[in-house]
Amino acid sequence: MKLFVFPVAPNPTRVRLFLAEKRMAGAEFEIEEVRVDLRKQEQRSPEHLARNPLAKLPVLELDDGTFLTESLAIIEYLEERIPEAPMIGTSAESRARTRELERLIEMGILRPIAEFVHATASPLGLPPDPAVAEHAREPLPRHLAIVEDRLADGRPLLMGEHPTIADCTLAAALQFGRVAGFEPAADHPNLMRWDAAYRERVSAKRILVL
Ligand SMILES: N[C@@H](CCC(=O)N[C@@H](CS)C(=O)NCC(=O)O)C(=O)O
Repeated sequence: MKLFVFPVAPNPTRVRLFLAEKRMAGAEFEIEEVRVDLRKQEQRSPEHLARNPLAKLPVLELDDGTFLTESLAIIEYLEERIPEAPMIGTSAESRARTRELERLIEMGILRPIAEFVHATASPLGLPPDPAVAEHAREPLPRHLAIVEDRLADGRPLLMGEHPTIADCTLAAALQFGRVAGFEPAADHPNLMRWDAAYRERVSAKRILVL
């Protein structure tokens, strides 16, 4: 399999963190990473449009040569292909709770941060738009508050002792904020504790660059 990615871009990053967590836990698999340079607009090249007509990353090329898009679909597929070190819970309830938290983080934290960064200091060169930036921030306080509360019992990771896709999505989101010097979790002590600890993990050190 091949995974088409670009560093720091939050959606590819959450899939790469998911794989790095599996590797760190001892799972063995071969997935080649291929860079598609978003700064050079390579996502709009005919080669990439053949992989994903929406010109987005990540894309997973399966062994039969077909392409799978959408980070969560890729993660769910890889979770079934690489069941070692489960990243989406181990029971019906823990799977549902993990997905619940991951969705909340994607929709209420990752997406607003991505919109804010692209409206202020876009690495893709999009023009700044203060009104869009202001609107993008709006969902952040109430979603960050939920995560802050979740961490209040001192748990090391979002779902407890073991990493899950919720940690991957949050780490990818907060890293992308740092592209623009945007640290929306800075006044949340539990989140800052989680962030510092997560970035010390071997998995995170392999993937995160900011
Ligand atoms: N819903 C998609 C979003 C994919 C996405 O927006 N990817 C961004 C990188 S984080 C991208 O490829 N952007 C390139 C562009 O918009 O030109 C997913 O979850 O994979």
